Amino acid sequence: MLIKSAPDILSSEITPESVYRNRRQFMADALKLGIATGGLAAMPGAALGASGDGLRARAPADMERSAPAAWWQDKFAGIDAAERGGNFWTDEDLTPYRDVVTYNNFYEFGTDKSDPYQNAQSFDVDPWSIEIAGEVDNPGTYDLEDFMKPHQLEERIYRLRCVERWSMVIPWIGFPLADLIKRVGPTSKAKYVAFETLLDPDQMPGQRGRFSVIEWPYREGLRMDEAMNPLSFLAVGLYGNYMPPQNGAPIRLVIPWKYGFKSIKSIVRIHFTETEPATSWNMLQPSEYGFYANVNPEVHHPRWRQDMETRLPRTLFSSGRMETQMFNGYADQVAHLYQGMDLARYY
Ligand SMILES: Nc1nc2c(c(=O)[nH]1)N[C@H]1C(S)=C(S)[C@@H](COP(=O)(O)O)O[C@H]1N2
Ligand SMILES: [Mo]
Repeated sequence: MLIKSAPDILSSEITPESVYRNRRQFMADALKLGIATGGLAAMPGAALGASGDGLRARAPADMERSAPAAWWQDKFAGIDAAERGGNFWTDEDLTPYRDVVTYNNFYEFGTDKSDPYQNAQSFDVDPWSIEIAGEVDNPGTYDLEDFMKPHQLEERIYRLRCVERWSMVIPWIGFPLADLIKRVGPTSKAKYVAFETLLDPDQMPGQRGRFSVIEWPYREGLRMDEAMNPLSFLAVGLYGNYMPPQNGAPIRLVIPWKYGFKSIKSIVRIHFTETEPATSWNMLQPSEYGFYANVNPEVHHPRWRQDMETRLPRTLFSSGRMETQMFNGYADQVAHLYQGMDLARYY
């Protein structure tokens, strides 16, 4: 297990998000002026300090540790740089990069918020393959490159609301889950999609503990219509760069209208089922964590009221406290999925 000292990014003045912001502004200006650019192509390099401004030396270790494979860089070169409005975008302040990558839940690497950052840096995700199984026309095991090949990457800015009452605003890179599902062709029997995280106690210290609360591997699932909703996203990066290990490298789910625990990290298996699949937190404590886990300010967790949240980071000047919105503010896009359902019962 690799133990790292406190992140030196905390003292950095040139943060990845300031580079990101400047770059976005540049992209916006370039688009207005009609200047052809390579999309966000140059951004990973810029974020890594390739411009020689000294940023590389100050960049967080997780962004420096390994250059992505060439095909991966090509993928990122194709990111759709168009400004997006509405559904897939929010104007709220982004959570600073350092908070996004140092304050995490990823129990495979420990239960403290700083554990994933501390313990996941040497997490080896190359090679990586994903199994597609169950009620599907094209089952099989795909290596990550083939898995991603047909998909155009795009950027989305989503709110992420944890059941523990903290929230963030994160710019993700990825592609719609619906596109993958259409490609693998579920049969008419497929009513749910289930996901599993890597099981690898050698790499994941949290899976070695005898007193671990979760029965590994971590599992999650969605009803098919939820999975097909345009908001459901498979993310392979954030802040314009590839996914840091502590955030679920190389590929994870992001379901912005549900509590964060539905957004399963480091996925190795996707299977299509006729019946509702077992999910990790629900297996652990069904009275606290339901299968649906929709963000709902009116339905409280036994230990956490859910009508308020803290938008991170807290600062000397702001408590970050704010009201939680129904479906985390995505009701227009998803409320119809739950028409007629008693959400206090199906929490
Ligand atoms: N495999 C796995 N996925 C996981 C978790 C986990 O412990 N293991 N934690 C979940 C929880 S509770 C939250 S809030 C989000 C946090 O994502 P982030 O660390 O990228 O903010 O990841 C979710 N996905
Ligand atoms: Mo969470």
